[in-house]
Amino acid sequence: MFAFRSYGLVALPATALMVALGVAGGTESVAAGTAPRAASGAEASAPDGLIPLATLREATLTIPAWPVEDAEFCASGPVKFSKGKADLVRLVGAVLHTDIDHDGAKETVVQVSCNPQWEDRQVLVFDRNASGKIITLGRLAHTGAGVEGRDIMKIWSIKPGEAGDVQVDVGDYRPCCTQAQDSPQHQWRTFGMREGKFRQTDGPTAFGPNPKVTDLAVTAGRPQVTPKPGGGWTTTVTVDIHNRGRFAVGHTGLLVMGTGTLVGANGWEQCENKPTGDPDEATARCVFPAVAPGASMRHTLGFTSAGKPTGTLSLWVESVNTNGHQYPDSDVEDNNIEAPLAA
Ligand SMILES: [Ca+2]
Ligand SMILES: [Ca+2]
Repeated sequence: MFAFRSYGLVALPATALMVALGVAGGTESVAAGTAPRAASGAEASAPDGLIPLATLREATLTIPAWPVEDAEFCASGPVKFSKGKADLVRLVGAVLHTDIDHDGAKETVVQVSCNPQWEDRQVLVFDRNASGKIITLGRLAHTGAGVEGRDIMKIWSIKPGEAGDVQVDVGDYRPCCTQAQDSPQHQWRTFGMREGKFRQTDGPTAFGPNPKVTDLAVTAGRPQVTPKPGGGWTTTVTVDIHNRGRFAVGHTGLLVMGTGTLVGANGWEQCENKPTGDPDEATARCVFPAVAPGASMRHTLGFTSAGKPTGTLSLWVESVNTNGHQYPDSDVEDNNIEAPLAA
């Protein structure tokens, strides 16, 4: 979950380009500090911005700022690339040559990524100035600044659009680490220059409901703690898992942390014990079928322990794929409960 962020002005000293990174609704405006070259009669004087990928891979490129959570990992400003990389920042895919500013000469569009764990990308336009130096003309699209499920959080690829424009395959989620990589929806949006500014020029401007996003919730009855014949204690708890979302996704994962040893009560056959090394601690992970929207399912879980249980029983629920990787949940506040174990 990322709160909406608004960036201030960022100076790109190598180009005197002021990039206004006010991002809202997946669109942005990047204002060039220098006036665009005149369209008429400029063909003879417009610098050649057709830069081979091999040249970019060994160049010093001015990279606009990354999202704030990337700042300590991802270089910005003048960045020296070697073999297409600068630590975690790298050039991605093929370059695209197009006359994006309609001055009669082509510019070079390429994706730049940074992977601290999650991946962010920027689609940048490079050109040459009158003295032949590579400059950053602007940014067409980028990930990571905004809200997952609403703003552009994923970029996969670029391709030519009409009249010098560039199409960008964008998505609404930025899966990290153990999150399901197929969570984001794909959309082709078109970006180009109009009246001297880079902006979205065609394609959808908002993401519709994402069928990989659900809203699971968990509730539980009061744990029943009873003495066990012959010694020790038995704890049983009734767990209800609800789907408050619009879609059912994959499987239902339940993570249980409690006291003692997990036993084979109703529901446990789909669970796997995760030993903690502590005889009075228990962790289990269960995988149940998906729950239909508006529906619930109930499981009764049991534990045994040598000592009388104390503390709390923690239950976490999430939608997962067959590899156990998580799908997004639109409201995670109700995905976890702590049930007191004291009798
Ligand atoms: Ca051009
Ligand atoms: Ca939820």
